[in-house]
Amino acid sequence: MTKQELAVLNEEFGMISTLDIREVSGVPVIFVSTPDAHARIALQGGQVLSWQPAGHSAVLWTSKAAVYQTGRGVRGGVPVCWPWFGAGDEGKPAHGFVRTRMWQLRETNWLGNQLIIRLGIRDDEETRKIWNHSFDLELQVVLGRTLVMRLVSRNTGSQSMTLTEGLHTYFNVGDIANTEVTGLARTLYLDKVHDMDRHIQSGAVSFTGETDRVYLDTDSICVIHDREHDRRIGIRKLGSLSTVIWNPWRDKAAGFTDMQPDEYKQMLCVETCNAVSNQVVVDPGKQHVMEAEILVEAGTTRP
Ligand code: TA6
Repeated sequence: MTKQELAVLNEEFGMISTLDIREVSGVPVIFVSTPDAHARIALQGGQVLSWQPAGHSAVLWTSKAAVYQTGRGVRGGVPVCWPWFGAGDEGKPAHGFVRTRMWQLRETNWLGNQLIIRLGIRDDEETRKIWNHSFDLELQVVLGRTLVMRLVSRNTGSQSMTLTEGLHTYFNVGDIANTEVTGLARTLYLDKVHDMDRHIQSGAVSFTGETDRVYLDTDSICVIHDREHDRRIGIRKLGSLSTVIWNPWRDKAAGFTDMQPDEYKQMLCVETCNAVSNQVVVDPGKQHVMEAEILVEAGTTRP
């Protein structure tokens, strides 16, 4: 992005002492500071990178070894996985193609004491070669005492589109071994670490090794009990029937060039998705909305 283009963006969308757009290693990033929270959002991938509500430590995690590079997603924050979640067909990128593409900034505005930021991406000749549909995908970020992310999939074509999707949220926890997730008890999950074996969750989810699970047919609120930080992080969702829980643990994390060896101890993904059998069909002219709201409370209670 040229300095001129950046200046035009700030002219149109900047908000004095609240919001400006800067380049980080060539990637335009929105920096937000309100009385309720600080946040950063990359235009590339429409990726929320950080959110820190007043009075709390950072809620989202980004790797200290994260790479800010055109065409490469940042390890952390909230990558948008669309129009598929997980491995793509032969030669297609994992988690879809929108997380490495440039999105357009559409709106920055106050709605009462909440700051609304809208970003969007539409199909083009390149995307239609990968996935032959006309679409408008929009992320609406609402920053207040909570973080709301609303992913709106609009079918602007003449054929129904079938998609899976995810807000692949990386959370900052004090120690993964002293962290649990409640809200998924008695829920069916596919264990990606063990050949997609099917299991029913018993009680809270705890972590003693690589964990990669797709919980299906669930619209439950999940709570991360982050005992080291003495806090609870709630994830409320709408329009989502799958929740993915992921921590790579030591060996898999060691294979990531954009993650330091021991960082897996401070991160946990609780992802708001429609995955595997929870796919979504959007008919021509229609839209589908998937929303996640993140909130933080001090103090942890045993689940
Ligand atoms: O959501 C969990 C997962 O699908 C894992 O299997 C792992 O692949 C992770 O996403 C990260 O994927 P990425 O392509 O961002 O390295």
